[in-house]
Amino acid sequence: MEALGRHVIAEFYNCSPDKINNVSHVEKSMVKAAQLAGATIINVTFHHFSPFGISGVVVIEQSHLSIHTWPEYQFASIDLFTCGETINPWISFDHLKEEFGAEHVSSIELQRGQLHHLNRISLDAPNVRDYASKKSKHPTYNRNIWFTERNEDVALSLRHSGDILFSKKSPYQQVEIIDTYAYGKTLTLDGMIMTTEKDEYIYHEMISHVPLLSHPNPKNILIIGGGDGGVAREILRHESVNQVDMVEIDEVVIDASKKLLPKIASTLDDPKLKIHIQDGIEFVKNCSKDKYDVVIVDSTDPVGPAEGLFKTSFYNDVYRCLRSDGIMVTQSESPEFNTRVFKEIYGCYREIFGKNNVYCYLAFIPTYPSGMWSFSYCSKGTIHPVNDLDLKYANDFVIKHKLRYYNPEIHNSSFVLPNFVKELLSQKIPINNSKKVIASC
Ligand code: SPD
Repeated sequence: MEALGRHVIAEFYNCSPDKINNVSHVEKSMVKAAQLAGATIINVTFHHFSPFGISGVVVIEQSHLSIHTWPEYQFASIDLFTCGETINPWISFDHLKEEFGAEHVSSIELQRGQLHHLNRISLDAPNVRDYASKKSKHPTYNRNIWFTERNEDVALSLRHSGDILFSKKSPYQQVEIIDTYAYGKTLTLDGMIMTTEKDEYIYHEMISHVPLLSHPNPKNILIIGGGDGGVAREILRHESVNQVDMVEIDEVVIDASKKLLPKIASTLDDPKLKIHIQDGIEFVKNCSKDKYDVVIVDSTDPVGPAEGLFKTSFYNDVYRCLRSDGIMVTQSESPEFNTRVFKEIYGCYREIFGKNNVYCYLAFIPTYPSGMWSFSYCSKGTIHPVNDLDLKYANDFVIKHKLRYYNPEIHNSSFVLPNFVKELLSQKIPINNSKKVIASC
């Protein structure tokens, strides 16, 4: 060879979008491509960026293989850089073409480090490239596979095992479960984190016990969304509750959670729980009036399919379904991260429930964007979220059920808001009501 290295630059067109948006598949294919070519792997780092796209590199003793994918263009660009006589980058190329289902490819091979232009000098150092003789000391390599949820300016990344434990495209969304090192099994919908094994209790305790412990006798409860089962589990701890209707549009979320998140989904077969696989919007439209003591809206984020959930007509129907002293609680996004939606939605609640009957409370959830998450508490009658809390009863309840986040002090203090949140709530923004309405999880 007349150069130190061979550099194959490849363009893969018309790839299978699912294959090049699956970080596990891309990582495994790149690792295999390196091994087939005879390379020794040192380190592997791959990032998936929601909703589409993967960047990754396989560092080998003999340089690196790298990739960036654009599933929305069915395109992947790949660099295969090897040095030494023994590694053939074209073997990697053939394997990747096959694995990504590329219909057309273009490529070029460059010679890197032309010997004609180089002079070898003798360096007084051990032969650091001599990994071959030390191979037994490098039997494994580090895998760094990352899930990233982001908008244009902010990202949250969680390192995971690289195996996608569940992945299915339902008629509504891409449902996935990955195994993260810091937060355990994590349910994502369209690339957004819905719940994780390690911090789910914060959200589920706060969205459930704040309304149920301030209501004097909650018997009939409606959950819109909630397919993972976390809200149902918390609601069913309350002895006063006779029946819970849970309306989840996406059966795949329920199936995935039952299979892989059994602690969250633990009460999805409880006889008091009736699951309706249906659009929550339609359900409340057809629901009789004065039916529920508490309605909990455990929705996804208002982007993609769930965008239209944040719509006045839906909340008018919820209001009608509530008994005269009923309470509606919704997850109302992050005031810091989803500021526009946050401002809009509180305007909508106030129009329907009256401006003095809508309260906002906060909890701190590490895996949701910004960590600061809000819930709305909307009271149809005169129940007040703080004044009507029976402290003794709530305290006994916490002890009995060994709750991990909620306690009566947290209940009360969660309604104390930072100034910037108060400021946002005082601004009047007209809600955009033009979107389709859909509810899930
Ligand atoms: N950005 C995350 C918002 C998630 C709201 N729903 C969570 C579902 C948990 N049951």
